[in-house]
Amino acid sequence: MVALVICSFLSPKAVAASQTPVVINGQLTIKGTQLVNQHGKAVQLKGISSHGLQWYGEFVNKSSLRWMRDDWGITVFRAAMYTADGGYIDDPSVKNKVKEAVEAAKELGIYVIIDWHILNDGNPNQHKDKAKQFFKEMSKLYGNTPNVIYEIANEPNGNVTWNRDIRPYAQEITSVIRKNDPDNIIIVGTSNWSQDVDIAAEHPLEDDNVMYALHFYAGTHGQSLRDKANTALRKGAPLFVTEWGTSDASGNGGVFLKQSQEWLEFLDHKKISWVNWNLSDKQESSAALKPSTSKTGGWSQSDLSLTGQFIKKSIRKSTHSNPNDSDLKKPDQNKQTQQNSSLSVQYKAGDQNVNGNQIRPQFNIINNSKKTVSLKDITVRYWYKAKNKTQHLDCDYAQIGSGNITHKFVKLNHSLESADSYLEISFKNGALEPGTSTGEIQTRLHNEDWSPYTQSDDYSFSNTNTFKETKNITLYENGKLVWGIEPK
Ligand code: IDC
Repeated sequence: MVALVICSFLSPKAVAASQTPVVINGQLTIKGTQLVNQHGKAVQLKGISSHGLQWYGEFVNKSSLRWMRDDWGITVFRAAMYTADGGYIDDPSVKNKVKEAVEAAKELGIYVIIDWHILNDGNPNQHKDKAKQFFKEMSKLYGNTPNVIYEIANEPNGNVTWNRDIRPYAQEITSVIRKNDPDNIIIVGTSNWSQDVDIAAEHPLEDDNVMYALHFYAGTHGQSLRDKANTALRKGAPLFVTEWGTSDASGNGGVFLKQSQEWLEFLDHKKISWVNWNLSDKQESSAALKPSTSKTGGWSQSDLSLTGQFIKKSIRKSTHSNPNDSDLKKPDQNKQTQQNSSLSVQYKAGDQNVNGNQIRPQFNIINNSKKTVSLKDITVRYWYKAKNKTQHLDCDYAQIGSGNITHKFVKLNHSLESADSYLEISFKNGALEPGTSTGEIQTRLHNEDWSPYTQSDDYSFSNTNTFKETKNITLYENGKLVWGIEPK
């Protein structure tokens, strides 16, 4: 009994089998330039890559992946199988690690990228026949598994061009994969270490479910590479950042967290999926773990390098699938475990002015369940301090129609440190089909006398300018709390 208690204390709460990223999102496809889930809804996967499996394969196992799913909120893992440098070409048995990663991902319900990691062997055609054999085998094994994503050439480099070398290679490999796997996503590396996405975009592949790899290292690459990404997107090329580092391009200068943050905001804005380099305890700044840490998860904050701490925080902030996640000011773990999170609330602050005379919460309510939810049955509460002043609300915009929104202000019987009132939003009619959301609901509150608020420690406020799930805004179905945590 004692052991049990200790265990549950140390382990993050497991993602329920019915709520894994793959159960929620299922088969991925491309719509325009966007990766979408089985319901056609945009998805942005976030996770981490192994280091070279021939060197740091021991960190890749079900237990470490489970830990990162539950504690970090990863939705995708990349198994980086180097071809050269002691990798697959020298030692084909390293493929067993890839299989182990895929099997673990299947059991855990996360996505997994099978990465043919060319690097010093910069021309993908150098080992084309081996690549064909390998992807034939992988697609035969996993063609029916929605978890799998194929990355067929990590970083073409040297004297290779898209049209002459990479595209023909990708056509051949894609046709091998498609014989066994009609629909899983295939990601193709681009020239110049997967930076020339704009060039690939000019002459894309014909397959509907192909994406192009964009790689960056925050200490080396900045706005000019983002410009290339924008050009590629404008030309219609779907992008996936299958590798990026907080360091410079060597894997070991920095860390550059400010520049990393700038990149992540760009990727969030464009809803581009990303995978960070790397999961290892190597003494290099891009490694997420400090030297000599456990190989099977269970990592405390002090086991994580600056990179690891940053990556964990960045993933947790936005993961939809992990009920543990959110930037809670006053978490109450007990209540959290009671909830079924098939409905959830995303929030963003309409402006970043914490001391202004208006509060501008914006909401998006998501139905991740399998049933249609009637909006009449739903209410949302935004908890804050009104300080006994009469409150007014305007709904500036709602995708479902601002005329559909009603509201009331409720003063709490006992004021709390972070809230003395809540704004309650409800709806006149309409329904949320499975896998859909209300879209933006933009509201604006002000005091009757237009005096300023002090929002910084309001329970539901957070200074976030992109939509993120938050448990500090509560949601009720027929009066029953189904999402979030009330303040205490
Ligand atoms: C780096 C590793 C480093 C290793 C080196 C050579 O971090 O420990 O010694 O490879 O194998 C990439 C590659 C990725 C590199 C990384 C950092 O895809 O394999 O890892 N990087 O240099 N492209 C740009 C940077």
